[in-house]
Amino acid sequence: MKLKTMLATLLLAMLPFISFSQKGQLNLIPKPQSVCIGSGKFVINGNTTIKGNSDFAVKYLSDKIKSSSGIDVRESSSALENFIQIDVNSQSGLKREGYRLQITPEYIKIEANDNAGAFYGVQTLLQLMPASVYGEASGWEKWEVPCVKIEDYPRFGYRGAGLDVSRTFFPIETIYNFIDWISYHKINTFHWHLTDDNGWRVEIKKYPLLTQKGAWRGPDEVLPPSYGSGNKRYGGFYTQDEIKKVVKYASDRNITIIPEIDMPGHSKAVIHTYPEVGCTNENKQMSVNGEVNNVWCVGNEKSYIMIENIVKELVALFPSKMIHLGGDEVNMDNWKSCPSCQALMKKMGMKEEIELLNYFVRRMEKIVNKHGRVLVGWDEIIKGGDLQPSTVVYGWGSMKRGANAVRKGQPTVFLPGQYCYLDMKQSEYERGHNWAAIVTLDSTYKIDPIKMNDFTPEQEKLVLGVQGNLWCELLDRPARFMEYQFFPRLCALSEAGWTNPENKDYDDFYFRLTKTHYERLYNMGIAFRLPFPNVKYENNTLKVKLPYDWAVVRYTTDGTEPSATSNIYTGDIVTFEPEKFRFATFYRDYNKSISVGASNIELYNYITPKVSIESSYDAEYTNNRFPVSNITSYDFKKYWRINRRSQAGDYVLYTFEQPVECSKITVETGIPNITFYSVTDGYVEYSYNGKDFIKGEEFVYGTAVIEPKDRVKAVKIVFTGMSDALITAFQNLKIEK
Ligand code: TNX
Repeated sequence: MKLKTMLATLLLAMLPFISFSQKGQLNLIPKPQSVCIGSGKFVINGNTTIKGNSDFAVKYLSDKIKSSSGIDVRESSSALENFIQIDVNSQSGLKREGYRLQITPEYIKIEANDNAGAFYGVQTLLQLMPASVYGEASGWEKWEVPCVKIEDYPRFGYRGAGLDVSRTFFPIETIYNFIDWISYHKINTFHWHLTDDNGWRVEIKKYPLLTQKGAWRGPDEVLPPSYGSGNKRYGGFYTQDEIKKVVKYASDRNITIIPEIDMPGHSKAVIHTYPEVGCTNENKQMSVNGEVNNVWCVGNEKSYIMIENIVKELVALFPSKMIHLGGDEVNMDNWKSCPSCQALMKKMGMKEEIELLNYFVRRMEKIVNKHGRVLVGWDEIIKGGDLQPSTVVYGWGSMKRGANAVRKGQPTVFLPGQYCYLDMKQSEYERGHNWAAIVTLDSTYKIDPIKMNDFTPEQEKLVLGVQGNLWCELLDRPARFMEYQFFPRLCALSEAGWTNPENKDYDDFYFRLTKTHYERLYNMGIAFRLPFPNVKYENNTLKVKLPYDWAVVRYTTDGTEPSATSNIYTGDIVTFEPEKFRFATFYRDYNKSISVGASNIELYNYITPKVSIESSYDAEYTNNRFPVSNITSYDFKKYWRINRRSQAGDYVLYTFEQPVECSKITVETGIPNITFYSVTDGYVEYSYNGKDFIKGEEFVYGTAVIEPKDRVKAVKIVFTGMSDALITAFQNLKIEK
């Protein structure tokens, strides 16, 4: 043996626990504050027993082991070895939600100050077990865990995940799964965005129409179709019974559910079911999210009576200290033209409508405070006047807007879109919004409201924590896109919320994630996103940079989607037809990334013949920022926008100056890459002479394809039903030789 190796062996044998820093360490996520790795292991087998005073944690752990491995870890208080002990002890000296996990060959001990800490000690222990502890064991696993001593506690007391269930409805089973998934990541708050313009999702006994009608959209419903719901009835809601059960389930897992009723804007679902609480006006000015007539009347006392009643039922369902009543993106044009709102302004001596928002928020504070709760609102609520010092602000628009709330003295949760909006696309090629940014895993990992601002120590105390948020306008497809958008970005967020900055390192996180945590996510049953490879074409050779060294990348050579049986990339590919290759990363043939070609070559060679447009839309509906000339430019990032819902009979006709010889024309509608505001019901027609039209494909998700037999003179988009937004958008034709 070499001297060095001998010394190392000696050291290891002498010290029961040795602390050293090594890439990944135990690949735990979120990374604990302090880890000492010992030697040896604890073996879980049929003789292992469990005891302790944290009843839920004890049962939860033995259930998890039993359901995955089949090993029955029985409760027994007498064992002196091969036991697991979970104790909550207020004298432990540990921090809130913190724990000490000690594993020796004889025992596993988890100590904590509170049940939350005991639960998190269990979560860390689960991560030390074979990943199949989250699912079903194969039978090949070794049910043993390494000897360690971990002392851990969270950086922030608020670590949130938010989900919008209005634009897309998720069944209650999905909510349970989601609560499990976030609890595995030591996230302790679920912010449930229960209402918005496009659906009211919480049963309120006093106002049954809110869910009987307001939870549904479709051609014959009070709410028109939106966000891909098309010409079918779409919706759903949660009964009070379901909510009570889910609140309890979450609370056992140390998750507080904060309900949000979004008011006074984003309220079309209320205004269309109980019109008496909306402003009486004919305002046609759209809110930023493309809605009209979606604002509560703040000058009408009936509004406050109804809100009081709603809040009364809400606080009975949700024990959470914080009650979120929205306050974002209010289209104040409604108030400008509403006699009751204007009368109120006059009476109160207000000059601007923003003061009406403050007036409304102050009344909401009173309503919520009366029940011993605190009000939460989006960052717009700091404008127009002061707030109660207890009122919590959710800083979403930018880091600065959150920071301003802190500087005004409000407790603040940080979820700036640029880091935390998980509805943002993850690369330019993927579906999702992009108004805040392209939000990569790395961006979410970086969020640090303390380091990114120069707060005083007093101000720092007002930083409650961070949250990852999923808005669901674009969640109708593809299947399980919710999981794709949340994971693994929520894993990054969990570390941003839990781990002290000196212990954070993105490369190290990425290593832990790809090396071990993917396998946990897989066993949790999550359809998580995988990064795609980076492909370049140089010197007649396709070169692939793997997203991580052990990634499996498969490819096709005929332009089709790679599948689990496609070839595995093993090295440079020499070819003269690089545009025919597609590559994708695979995980266990279960999950795959989007497919890509070489990023430095044109994959498609579209032709760009001169074309003119005729349509059924009047000039009054056009928007100067998106003129019709955009769709004759062949700049595929541009689009033409119409500010009205399309109806059966609407059309757009593209006429070529000269008939065009081509093999294929792809007709896409909606916003490029966001696929929103597209044709819901309709088809394409095309003509060789400009007079006689041949009926082509129906639009599917806003796209239809033509494969002509002759030279094409004209292409026509024909609507057969109403589109599912108040805006319609058209794109350049993609014409292939
Ligand atoms: C802004 S965040 C909104 C939401 C949208 C989201 C889309 C906030 C308070 N309002 O209504 O869903 O952007 O990213």
